[in-house]
Amino acid sequence: MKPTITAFESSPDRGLGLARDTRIRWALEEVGQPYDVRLVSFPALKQAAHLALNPFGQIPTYEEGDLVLFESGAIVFHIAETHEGLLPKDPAARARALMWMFAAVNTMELPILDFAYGRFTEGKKPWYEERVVMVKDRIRDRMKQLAARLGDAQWLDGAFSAGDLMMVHVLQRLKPSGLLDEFPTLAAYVARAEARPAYQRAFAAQLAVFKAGSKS
Ligand code: GTB
Repeated sequence: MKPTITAFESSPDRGLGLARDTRIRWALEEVGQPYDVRLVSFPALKQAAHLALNPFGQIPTYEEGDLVLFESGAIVFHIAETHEGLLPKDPAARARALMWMFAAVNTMELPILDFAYGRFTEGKKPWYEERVVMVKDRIRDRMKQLAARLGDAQWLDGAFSAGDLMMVHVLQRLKPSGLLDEFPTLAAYVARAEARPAYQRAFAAQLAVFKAGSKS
């Protein structure tokens, strides 16, 4: 059954692909599953129809028949579990791919979001500049550790998996700040993932939404 996902009608990232619908589009492209997209405005996110899909009033959501999911990690995991191509068959390797998915959203994404949202929520506080230095250093610590583990491997654990997909999308959030480029190993890892045809299609699809919205 063809799933429907939700995405911003007008993404605040201006088509950079940083909103979390891009993860879902990318996973669907990797496994060759066609999908529909329902665009949602910011006010509509907080209205009953959308809250019935996601109680937190956010995108992305995923509908497939009677199944309704929110949380990008859970959605990518569902896609990976129900299609070939994003999770290894070997149970131990599969468990490790899942571990990397959690590492992406729990260990890496937390300080990255602290940094990304801090400018908007705390940017005018007198202590902001001092705090952001510490937040950036926490991110650098994690990047150093991740780069050391990746070494000169192409992907985190053997073949490209849902773990890499989630990790790369989390790391992309650091591109505008220049933090990603401080770690050439990780910048190359992200570039390698972005060169995948499935990523290119997902990126183009979300960019098309932004371009269409900015014309109207
Ligand atoms: N944990 C949830 C998940 O992984 O699905 C988090 C979902 C989430 O944060 N959704 C955001 C949302 O709907 C959009 S992606 N926000 C609206 C709201 O909370 O009212 C986050 C995002 C937003 C903007 C940028 N950007 O401009 O660069 C990047 C990412």
